[in-house]
Amino acid sequence: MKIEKIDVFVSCPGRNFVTVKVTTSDGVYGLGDATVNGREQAVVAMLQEHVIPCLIGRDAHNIEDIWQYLYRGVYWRRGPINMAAIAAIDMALWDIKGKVAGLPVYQLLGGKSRQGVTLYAHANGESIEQTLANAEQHVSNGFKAVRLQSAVPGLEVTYGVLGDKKDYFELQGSRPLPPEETWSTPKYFDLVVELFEQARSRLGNQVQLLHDVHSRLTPIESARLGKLLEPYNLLFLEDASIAENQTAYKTIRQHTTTPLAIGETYNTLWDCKDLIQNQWIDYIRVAATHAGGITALKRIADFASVFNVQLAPHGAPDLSPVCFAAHMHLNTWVPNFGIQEFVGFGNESLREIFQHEFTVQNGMAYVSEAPGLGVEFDEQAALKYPYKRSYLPVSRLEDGSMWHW
Ligand code: GCO
Ligand code: MG
Repeated sequence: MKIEKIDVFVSCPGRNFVTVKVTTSDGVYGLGDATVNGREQAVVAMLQEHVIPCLIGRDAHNIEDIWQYLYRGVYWRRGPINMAAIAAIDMALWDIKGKVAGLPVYQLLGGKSRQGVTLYAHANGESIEQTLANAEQHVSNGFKAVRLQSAVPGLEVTYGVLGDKKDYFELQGSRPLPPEETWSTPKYFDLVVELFEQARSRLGNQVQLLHDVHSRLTPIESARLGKLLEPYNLLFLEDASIAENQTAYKTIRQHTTTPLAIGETYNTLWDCKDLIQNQWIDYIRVAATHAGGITALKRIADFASVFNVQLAPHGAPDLSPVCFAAHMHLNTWVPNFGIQEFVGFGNESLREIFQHEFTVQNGMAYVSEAPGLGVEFDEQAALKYPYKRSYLPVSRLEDGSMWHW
């Protein structure tokens, strides 16, 4: 069964998605997600010019060899653009193998380890009151875990608090450029501790609470935050600090028992090897799209299981339903599953382009039994929503210094 054709589509049903379709000589096709938010066309060029020509005529069944060919076989390893291209091909090949076998991908990975996948929802708000009201709504809809983000008083925009009102396109106006935001660690500290104190007294102790720092603290500041949040018993504190230097997490770990999660920007196991094997983190948040596909996530998850680190895949709205499907199959199989981030199934135009039968009930998601990944892609619908250039915001301190967004 040879790879006959590979198409790449970029559509924008509210935000940009890069979708790869691999078609075989038997007429079976598979889908992959190659979206890198704000750098979409770089992955398209990587695929069109450098990856696709090498794959035509290869046996579509040799998923591992094709992965190794694209990773090990290329002198320039790793990196988000390269790994997203590899990831999309890898997902599409798993999709094909499942369709040929007549089995959903989780069956090829080893079958079900659980009936459903526990999700965490996002509760955001312009005030603590609004965040907690949104959290209560999620809890009454059956969610057992909620991520809390609230606007920081004194800052114009806060990460995670765009709500339904605006998206990044609206922030960028007619001539897209990265929106600039301001960050203040002292202002944030006051807000976040108050947020969790109020959250526990209002929501009680049964609901799992999470929070995303989005890498804005230094390691010692993260350590302090972790300590201050200990009384409120978080499921995890996400991206407490940048870990380009993985040893940074040793500092945080030594000071706090608040569980730590990181990984959504990681591209390979090498980016989190020290974090995992030293048990400096509790959850690894890699995404199939950004860390090399199902083949790579399976390997990271197996490595992590040796060190009691659980898989908690990234689930932001800039990952397409194809990536969500890949995570659903991995999460249904993986023995060391933690939790899945979930922001809903998107707007109407997204659901017009991508169709699937994954269901959500009482804060749990259930895998589709369709062969392969279980997602259909409507090429005609995708054409109605063409690519729009856009950027993620950048962040500066109040004195103007560049900071981590
Ligand atoms: C999350 C993430 C996202 C990212 C986004 C960037 O935890 O869901 O931090 O909100 O900011 O995916 O492209
Ligand atoms: Mg995050």
